[in-house]
Amino acid sequence: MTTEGDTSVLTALDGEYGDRKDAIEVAGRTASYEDLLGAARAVAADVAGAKAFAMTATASLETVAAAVGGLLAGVPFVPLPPDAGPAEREHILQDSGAQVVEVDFARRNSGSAAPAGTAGAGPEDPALVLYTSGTTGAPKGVVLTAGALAADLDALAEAWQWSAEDTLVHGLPLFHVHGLVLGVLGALRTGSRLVHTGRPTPEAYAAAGGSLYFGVPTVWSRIAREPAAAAALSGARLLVSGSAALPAPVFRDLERLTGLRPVERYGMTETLITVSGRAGGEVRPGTVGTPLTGIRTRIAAEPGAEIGELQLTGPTLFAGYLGRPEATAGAYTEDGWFRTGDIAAVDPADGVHRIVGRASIDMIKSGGYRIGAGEIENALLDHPKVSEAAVVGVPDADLGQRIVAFVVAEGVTGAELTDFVAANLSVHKRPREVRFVPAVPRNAMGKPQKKLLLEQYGA
Ligand code: MLC
Ligand code: AMP
Repeated sequence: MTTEGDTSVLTALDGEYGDRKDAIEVAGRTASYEDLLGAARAVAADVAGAKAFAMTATASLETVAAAVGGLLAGVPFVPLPPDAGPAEREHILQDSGAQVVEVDFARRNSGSAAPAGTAGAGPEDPALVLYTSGTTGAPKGVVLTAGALAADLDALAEAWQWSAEDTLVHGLPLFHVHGLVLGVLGALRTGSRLVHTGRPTPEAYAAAGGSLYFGVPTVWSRIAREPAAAAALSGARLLVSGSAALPAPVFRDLERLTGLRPVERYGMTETLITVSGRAGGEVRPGTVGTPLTGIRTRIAAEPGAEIGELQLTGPTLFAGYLGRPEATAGAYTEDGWFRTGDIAAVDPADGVHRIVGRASIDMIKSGGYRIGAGEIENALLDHPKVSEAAVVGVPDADLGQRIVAFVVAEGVTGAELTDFVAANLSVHKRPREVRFVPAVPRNAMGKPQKKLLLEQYGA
């Protein structure tokens, strides 16, 4: 087998790692690399020449075949969140200009190379367009090149001593960096066997028998609450947490139950993973380690202060927001460093990074999902009974933050508004709580005073 043209990412598919029948398992179905390559070639032939293509990215072999097929064809893949409502789906399709494809995993193109008419993604070519929320407005398409993906996966393989000897287990969604880039393309680049559990439940993680496990903090805290499931992970080599801060108590519970100190890593859709703890290295709870090979970081702090915005440069950075040169330019400093919007501190003794928080109150992380307050507010304002809306993230033991909506409305219930957001945007973007208020407090500029709302909430 050969995968001409796409060797920047799909190293495992070149045959070097043999061809186990169960090289990939997703939600209970298994496939060999040859099966995958056959299905991916069929996708590549279908999408050849398109500007971009999209499919509903369920946790399935079909989604894996789509991602690989896009790389073979050199056509960017736009994974659609399966729980996206019509408004969100329509936005993504319009904005990306992607053609929607159906993938049938049983339909295979045999042959020894990429199908005729397909070029393969070179390092500079866009491979994925992932939609992610800003603080305001609709989600933006983050363009990731094949070269950035490869650079990131190689740096992570080095940091975690991740190899074909590993069995990677996770059950994360396949439309974001964590599940799709690390969790699927990472397995295909390192040659490690992949077990995707369909859903990231403690029971499924326990049953999978992996050496390397990925999870968002919500997944880890649910595992830590089920001691039997946690104990079943004690045979693993490495547990990795990311996408949001891992609470120190969860770290300690995992260590007690599994004998392993989970490694945290930090990243963003726009930058991929840039900072991480190391396998075999010292790991301290509440810290995310040091920059990966090729990444440089700096803290933009006020004189005399130690904490400030984390800024970075390196080969894993995105190629821009699709069709939004101004937003892209705005994401960088004048001297060319990417502004993460995260507030961080670096230990001067060993360079270990600690993420302290977000610069903007309008960026919420719930269950590891990034959710812009503005997007939810706009969705709520689309409801005919809502006249004002202000959305905040409040601390939540399970989700990290949960979405709370303060609304001015009459003749509608909180549950109806929750369902309205879940139906139009995505289920995971629904407010977990709706509070009816007589008015949203605003400053002289008319901006909602969210700190005041949070105080009211706590009171
Ligand atoms: C409830 N449901 C509703 C509903 N209320 N559905 C419609 N309308 C309503 N009003 C039902 C759904 O049908 C669904 O059912 C279920 O609720 C989903 O509930 P949830 O609360 O959303 O899911 P939960 O189990 O709580 O999810 C937790 C989680 C999830 C951890 C599994 O948050 C998750 O997968 N997070 C991962 C996010 C991630 O990958 N982020 C990485 C971003 S990349 P049913 O039947 O389906 O259960 C990144 C870069 C980096 O950050 O650094 O990694
Ligand atoms: P996303 O674009 O969905 O990838 O979300 C990126 C954001 O997730 C970052 O800007 C951080 O705020 C947050 N994040 C990711 N990893 C971590 C981590 N290990 N600790 C704290 N925050 C994290």
